[in-house]
Amino acid sequence: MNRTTVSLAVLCAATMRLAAMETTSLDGLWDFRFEKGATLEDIAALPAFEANDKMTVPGCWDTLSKFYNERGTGCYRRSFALSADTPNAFLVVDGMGLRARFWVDGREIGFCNMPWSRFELKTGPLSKGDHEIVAAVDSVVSDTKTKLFYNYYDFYPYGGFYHGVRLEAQQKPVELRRVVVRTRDYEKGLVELEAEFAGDGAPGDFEALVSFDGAAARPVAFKARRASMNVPKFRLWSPESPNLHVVSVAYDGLAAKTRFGIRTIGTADGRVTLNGRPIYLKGVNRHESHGEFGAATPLQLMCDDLQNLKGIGGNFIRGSHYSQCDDFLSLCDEFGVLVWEESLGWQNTDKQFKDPEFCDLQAEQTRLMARNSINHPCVVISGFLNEAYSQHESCRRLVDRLIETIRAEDTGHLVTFACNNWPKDICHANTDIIAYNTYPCWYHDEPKEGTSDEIGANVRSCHERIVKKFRERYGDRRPIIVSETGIKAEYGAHDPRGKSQYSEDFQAEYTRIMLKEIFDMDEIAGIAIWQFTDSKTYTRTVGMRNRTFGVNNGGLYDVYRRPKLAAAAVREMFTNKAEP
Ligand code: ADA
Repeated sequence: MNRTTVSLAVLCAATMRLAAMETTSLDGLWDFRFEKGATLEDIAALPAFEANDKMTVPGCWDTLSKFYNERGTGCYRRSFALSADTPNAFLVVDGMGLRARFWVDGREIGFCNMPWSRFELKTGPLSKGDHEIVAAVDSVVSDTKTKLFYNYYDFYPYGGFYHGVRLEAQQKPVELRRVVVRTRDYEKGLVELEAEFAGDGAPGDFEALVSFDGAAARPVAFKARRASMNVPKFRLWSPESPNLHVVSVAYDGLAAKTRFGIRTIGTADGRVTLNGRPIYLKGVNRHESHGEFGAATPLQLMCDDLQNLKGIGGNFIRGSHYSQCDDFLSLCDEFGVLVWEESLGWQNTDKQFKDPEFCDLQAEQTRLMARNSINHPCVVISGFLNEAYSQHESCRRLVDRLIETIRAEDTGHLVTFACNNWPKDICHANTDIIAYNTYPCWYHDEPKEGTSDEIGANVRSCHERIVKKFRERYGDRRPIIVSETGIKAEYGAHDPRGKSQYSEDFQAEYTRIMLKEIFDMDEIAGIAIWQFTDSKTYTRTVGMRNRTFGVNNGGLYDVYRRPKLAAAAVREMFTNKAEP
């Protein structure tokens, strides 16, 4: 991508609030105490705990030497100052693990048990001056307390704050807080603005001053808090030309500014379409997981990942298997990377689908994800429940509920979930795309040995069997994409003669073979390789399973983003893939 700099100032202000809300970043150093093995319920001293350490926000304590891999509860405290009285402030947390309680000035303001989600809590009235915030973050995995995360999941649940924490204080009882921008006609640059207010009693009909891209503002009538407008000199957003616009809406002395992109994602004739034209999704699965930073990936490393993705000819990332942070989505907007975002789930079971609390948490985290991502043009697919046991009626009820939850937010996203249960799947009836995970010649019963041609034939027959099954089952022409496939290799393990399993050489050879066979299948409309980079998973403090050094080494790169031979193989195949 021919971009010399990424405007970080613009990134950090992706949805910037002018004047109206006093925004205070709470990132930085907090007083800290780690209670090893303790859950939230075990610590009676909260919020008056005695700190004996320091910890950064963002930051995962279990990536630091002192608390490496430790599970327990991290107790955090810091002060902050407000420049004026406020009727209410929002504490906005962009991802944490796994459950957390929060207090302001000793008064509890709320609790969250949705790890990786971006959520907010209301503080109620606060006076001008200094205040104290306490947070207790519990990373103990529990079948009864962490119902969105179980210790059999094949990824590591970091403890701490994964991304930013900030306070947004209202200056008035009712405030214009956010403007949601929906593309209504990409050929005409027609968008619909929806004004969202903080506080009760906001007007439905009002006149506001609207300005696009810094041009002169003009009065616009909002009806039921919505107004449709043509963006002057509009330019569409796409991977090749990730054009972005900014809209500023001023009302009653308050203003909200939103960066957005004009694009429409759809399906036609078994293909995914972007702005009316078929596009082949060439991508990877990406965990928010780095060898040094865990889930608290700094912006520059997110930038590194996207430059690497563009460098191998990719245009698509599946954010496996949880909500993505705002900074990462802003970067994807800037770089022109299409994103499949999904809420947290992994091989969930009939028993879990029959648990109302599990289902309610699934619906709430999915709703939050859809609402948080709506102004990011990069997000084109919203998903959930990775590899759910989708033969169960209980699963179908939850899948249909989550589909409706996303569609109710009118995001314009395509909706799907990654299925590895195609022989018995009953849950893909109402999705927009049929997506499946499969690992021929690795996990399944095809022979793993053989010549390149024999492996290619086995890979091909596996995908043809699955596609045939879905077409027979659902009998329609929705796009079908491979949401996970690939094999594993240990970084630095070279075996150019034998090309044995787990060698970089075999992974590179297999990757070429699998991409060739998949690209040759006209029925398949896209692919997300498993996976972009190696990612931390099982440990002695979560649960030991078959992962060398506790790492899922299916990456094209290792946990430090050092490329394996397969990265070059993907670059060769992706860059030579003809567009549909
Ligand atoms: C599954 C799962 C991934 C990962 C992968 C693997 O498809 O969805 O999260 O566990 O298998 O590496 O085995």
